[in-house]
Amino acid sequence: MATDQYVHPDYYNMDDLLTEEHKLIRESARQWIKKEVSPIIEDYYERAEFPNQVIKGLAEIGAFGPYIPEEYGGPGLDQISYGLIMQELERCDSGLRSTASVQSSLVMYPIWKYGSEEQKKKWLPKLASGEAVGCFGLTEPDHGSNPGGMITNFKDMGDHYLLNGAKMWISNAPISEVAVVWAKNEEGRIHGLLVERGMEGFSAPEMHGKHSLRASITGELLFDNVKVPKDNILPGKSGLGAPLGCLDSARFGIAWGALGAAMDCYDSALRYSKERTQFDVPIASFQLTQKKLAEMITEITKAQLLTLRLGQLRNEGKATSAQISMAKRNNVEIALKIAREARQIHGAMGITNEYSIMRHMANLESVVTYEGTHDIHLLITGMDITGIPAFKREL
Ligand code: TGC
Ligand code: FAD
Repeated sequence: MATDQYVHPDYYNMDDLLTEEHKLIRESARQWIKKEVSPIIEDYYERAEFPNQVIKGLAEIGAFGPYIPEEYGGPGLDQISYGLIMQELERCDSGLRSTASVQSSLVMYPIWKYGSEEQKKKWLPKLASGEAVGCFGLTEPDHGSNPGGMITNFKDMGDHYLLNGAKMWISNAPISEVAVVWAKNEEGRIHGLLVERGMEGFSAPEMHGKHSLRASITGELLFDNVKVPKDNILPGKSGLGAPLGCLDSARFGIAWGALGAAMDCYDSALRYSKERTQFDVPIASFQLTQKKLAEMITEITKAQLLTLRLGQLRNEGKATSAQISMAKRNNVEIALKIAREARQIHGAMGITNEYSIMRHMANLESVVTYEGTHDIHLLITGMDITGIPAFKREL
C-alpha cells in the first residue's frame, strides 16, 4: 500500500475564506484518515466489506451529525464544517462518506427535524457517538427516481401500526440498529417510521455483487407484518417533502464529497506526471498531459467556488433545493471526468490498487445515480428555471 501523500489543491486561495475552526476540523479529519483509513481502505474495498472499526473514529472527528446541536450529542458545527468533513472522507473513499452522510443527513436529520423529544433523546446521542448506526429506506424495487409511487404501507391497528413492503439499495441497512422508513398510511400519505432491529417480521439482508461502493454495506429492508409502536412515527412532518427535505441535506454533503474525490484524483495525477518519465522526460512536460491537468484544476476551482458559496447560503438558511441539485450534479460529473482523465495519466498503473483512481471512478458511478440521478437533477434545474416539471409524461 502506497503512503497517502495527499495535498489538497487550492488554486484560488479558497482557504482564505475559511475560519481557523474550519481548517482545524478539516485537518483533524485528514490526519485521522491518513493514519487509520488510507492504509486499509483498498483491502476492504477489494473484499467488499465495510471496516466497522472506523465507526468510533468517524464519531470522534464529528462525522456523525456535524450540525446536530450539542444538547443531542452532536458537535453543533456549521454547514461548511459538515461539507469539509464529507470532502475529506470522500477524498479517501465514497463509501466512507456514504456511511457518514446517511447517518448524518438521512437518519439524524429527520429525527432531529421531524422527531418527538423522546425520539431525539433516545437516538441522537447514540447515533452521534457511533454506538448505533442507522439507515434510510426510501427506494423500492419498482420506485427509484419516483419515490412518490412507493407501495410500502402501514395500517393503524389501534395500539400499533402494521408495516408491510420492501426497500432496496439501502446503505448501512445490514448493520443498522434503526431504519428511518418511508411508508404510506391508509390515505396514501407518506410518513417516516423508526423501525428497530429485532422487531418481528423485519429483516435487512445484505445485497452482494456491487462493482462500485464496495467498502460500503448495502442491503434490503423487508417488512412482513411488522408491528411498529405508535411512538415510532415521526410526528413533525409528512408527505413526500419530508424525505426530500432530508435529501437536500445529504445532496449538499455529496456535492462537497464528490469534489474531494476529484481533488484526490488530480493530486495523484499531478504527482505521478512529474515523477513518471517517458522519452527521457517527465510526462508532465507533454502538452497533452498539461491540457488534462489544466482542465482538471479549472473544473475543481469552479466547483470549489460553487460549493463554498452553497455552504454560505446553507449556513444562512437560504440555499434552495434546486441550488443543491445543481452542485450535486455538477460536482459528481466533473469528478467522474477527472477520475477518467487521471486514470489515463497514470497509464497502466492507473488500473491498479496502488492508486485510488480506479476505486474513485467506480464509486462515482453510484454517486452519479443515488440521491437523485444525474438526469433527475438536470430536470430539477429545468423545472426551477422554466417553472414546468418535466418528470412525468402521459403515454
Ligand atoms: P413533487 O410533486 O415535485 O414534490 C412533492 C413534494 O415535495 C416537495 N419537494 C421538496 N421538499 C423538500 N426538498 C426537496 N428537495 C423537494 N423537492 C420537492 C414539493 O414541494 C412537494 O411538496 P407538497 O407540499 O406540494 O406536497 O414530487 P414528484 O413526485 O414530482 O418528484 C419530484 C422528484 C423527481 C424531483 C423527486 O421525487 C426526486 O428527487 N427523485 C429522486 C429520488 C431520490 O433522490 N432518491 C434518493 C433515495 S436516498 C439515497 O439515494 C441515499 S444514497 C445514500 C448514500 O449512500 O450516500
Ligand atoms: P430509475 O429510477 O429506474 O432510473 C433509471 C434511469 O431512468 C436513470 O438514468 C434515470 O435518470 C432515468 N429516469 C428515471 N425517471 C426519469 C425521468 N422522469 N426523466 C428522465 N429520465 C428518467 N436509496 C435509499 O432510499 N436509501 C439508500 O441508502 C440508498 N443507498 C444507495 C446506495 C447505492 C450504492 C446505490 C447504487 C443506490 C442507493 N439508493 C438508496 C437508491 C438510489 O437512490 C436509486 O438508485 C436512485 O434514486 C435511482 O433509482 P433507480 O436505481 O431505481 O433508477
